[in-house]
Amino acid sequence: MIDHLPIPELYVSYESAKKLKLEASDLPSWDLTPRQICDLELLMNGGFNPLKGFLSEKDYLNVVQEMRLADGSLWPIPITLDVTPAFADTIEVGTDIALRDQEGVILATLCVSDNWVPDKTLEAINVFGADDVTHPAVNYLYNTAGSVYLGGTVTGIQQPVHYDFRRRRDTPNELRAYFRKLGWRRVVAFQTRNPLHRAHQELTFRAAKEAQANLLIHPVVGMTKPGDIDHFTRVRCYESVLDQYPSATTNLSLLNLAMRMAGPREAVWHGLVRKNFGCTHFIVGRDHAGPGKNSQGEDFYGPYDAQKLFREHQQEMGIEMVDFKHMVYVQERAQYEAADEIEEDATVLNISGTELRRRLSEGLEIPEWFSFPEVVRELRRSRPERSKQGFTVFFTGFSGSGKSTIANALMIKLMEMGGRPVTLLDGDLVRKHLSSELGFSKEHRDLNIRRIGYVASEITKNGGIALCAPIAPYAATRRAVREDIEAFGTFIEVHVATSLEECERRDRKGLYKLAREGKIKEFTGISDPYDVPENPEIRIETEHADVDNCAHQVILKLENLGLIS
Ligand code: PPS
Repeated sequence: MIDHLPIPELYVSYESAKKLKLEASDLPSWDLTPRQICDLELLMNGGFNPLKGFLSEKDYLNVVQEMRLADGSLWPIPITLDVTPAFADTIEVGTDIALRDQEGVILATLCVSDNWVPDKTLEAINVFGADDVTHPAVNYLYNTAGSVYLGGTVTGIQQPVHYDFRRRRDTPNELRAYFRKLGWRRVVAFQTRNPLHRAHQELTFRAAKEAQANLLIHPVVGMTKPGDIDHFTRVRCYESVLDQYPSATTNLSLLNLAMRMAGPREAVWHGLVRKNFGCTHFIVGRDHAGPGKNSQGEDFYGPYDAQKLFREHQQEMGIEMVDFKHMVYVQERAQYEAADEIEEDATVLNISGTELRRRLSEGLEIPEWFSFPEVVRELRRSRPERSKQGFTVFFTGFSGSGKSTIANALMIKLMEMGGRPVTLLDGDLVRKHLSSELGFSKEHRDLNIRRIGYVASEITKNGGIALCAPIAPYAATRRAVREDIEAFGTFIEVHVATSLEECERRDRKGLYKLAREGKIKEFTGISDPYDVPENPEIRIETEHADVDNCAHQVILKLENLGLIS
C-alpha cells in the first residue's frame, strides 16, 4: 500500500529562504555542474531521502564498500560534491558555502563537514564493478569529476529552474499528493531513458495489470547515457503514447535524475528513489541501466544481476519488483506476447535499437507493428537521416604534420558539394580568435581543445560540418570532445600520422629548430607529450600521399558513413 505521508524535504520556508539567499551572497560559492544540479534537486525535494546532503567521507566509504550509509541505511550510489583542489583548498571544514546553478542563482547552502581526496579506483571498482573508462560513469569519475569531495548537510533555498515541460515535473510530495487525490493505492513505476515503442507500451500495461496497480511512466530527463536521444524529443514521444493506455490509469512524470549506468546498484537506487516518489512497485528489466560493453567487448554486468540485487533488498526497500517481460511481436496473431509464453514455430519479428537507429539514419521505413506513427514522426524530426545531420572531423597530429593543409582541402571539397555550412577551426586560427590568452601548459591546451569542442558541438547540433585541426595532444581531452560532439552527431577522429622526424625535417614554421635550442618550451614531441590515437576513424600517412589524396581519404570515409552522398 502507498505511503501517503509527506517525505522530508531540505527546503527552508519562503521567508527564511529569502533571508538566507541574501546572507549566502557573501559566502564562498561553488558553481554546480549539470550532474550536481540534478543531484541537488533530488536531495532537496526528498527524492534521495534519507540523505540530508552530499555524503560525508564516512558515509561515502560505507556506501562504496557496503552499499549502506554509516547508520546502516541502504544506499547504493555515492552522492558526492566533487570540486577542484584549488577551490577545496580555500574551504575550511565547518564553514558554509553557497551552491549556485550555471547562471549564478543560489540554490542552496552547504555546511561543509568533510573535505577529502577520494580513492577513485576503489569507487570505480566497488560501485561500477570495473576500473574501465569505457564505463561512462568511470570515465566521468576520472576525466570530468573534480579530485576533491566536499561533504555536509544542505539547506535548500530554491528548486533548480526548468523552463521545459513544467506541468510534467513533480516533486516526491507532489506525486504522493496526486496519488492520494486520485485514490491510487498501488502504483508501478516504469523507468526509461528511451522512447516508448509498442513493446514497451505492452509490457508496462501488463505489468500494471499483473500488479493490480496504476502506472507511472517515470522517464529520466536529467542525464542519461551519452548518445541517447535528447529528452525534449523523448517527452514529446511519451506524451503521444499516453492515450494508448486506458484513460485515467496512467500518469507521466519527469525525473531529473543524473543516471550513472551502474546496473545492479543503479536498479536498487532507482527503486529507493521511486519509493520516495510514492510508488509501491518498480519494473526492472533485463540489463537494467547497463552501460553496454567494456573495453574487452564484454557486458559490464550479467543480464539479470540487477533483478537479483533488487530482489535481495526489496523487502528492506519497501518497494516490490515487477520483472520485465520481454515482449515480442508474433506475426501470425498480429500482436505482442511475452517471449516465454509463445510456441516455438511462431514467427517473431523484432527491430533492435541498432537497427532502429540505422533505419532512422538512412531514412528507411519503420513498420507500424514496431512503433506508433506519432513516435516515429517525432524521432524523424529530431534525427534526420545521416546525410542531413551535422558532424565533426577532428584532425590531430604534430605541429607541421599537415593537419591544416588537409583540413583546408577537405573544406573546399565539401563546399564544392554544398548542402551544409562548413566551418574550419584551425589550431592557429583558434589561438588567434578564441584562445589568444592561452599558452601551451597542459591546463591551457586542455582549455583550448575544450573550447574547440564546444564550438564544434554547437555547429554539429545545428546541422553543420565542423573541421577542427589542433594538435590536441591528450587522449583524455580528445575523448571528452568526442563525447560532447556525439551527443549531437558523428565524430570522426583523423590522426595525421606524419612522424616527428618528418615534421622536424619539414619545419615549415621554423619552430622545431627553436624548440631544439630550448627557445620554445613545452613543444609537442620535443619537450611535451603526444598521446598517439589508438583507434581513430582514419589514420593518414602523409609521407606517401599528396594533399588531394589525403583529403579524398576523408571524403571516402564520410561517404562510407553515409554522412555525404
Ligand atoms: S594544442 O596543444 O592543441 O592546444 O595546440 P594548438 O593550439 O593546435 O597549437 C597551434 C600552433 O601553435 C604552435 N606552437 C606550438 N605547438 C606545440 N607546442 C608548443 N609549445 C607551441 N608553441 C607554438 C604550433 O605551430 C601549432 O600549429 P600547427 O598548426 O599544429 O603547426
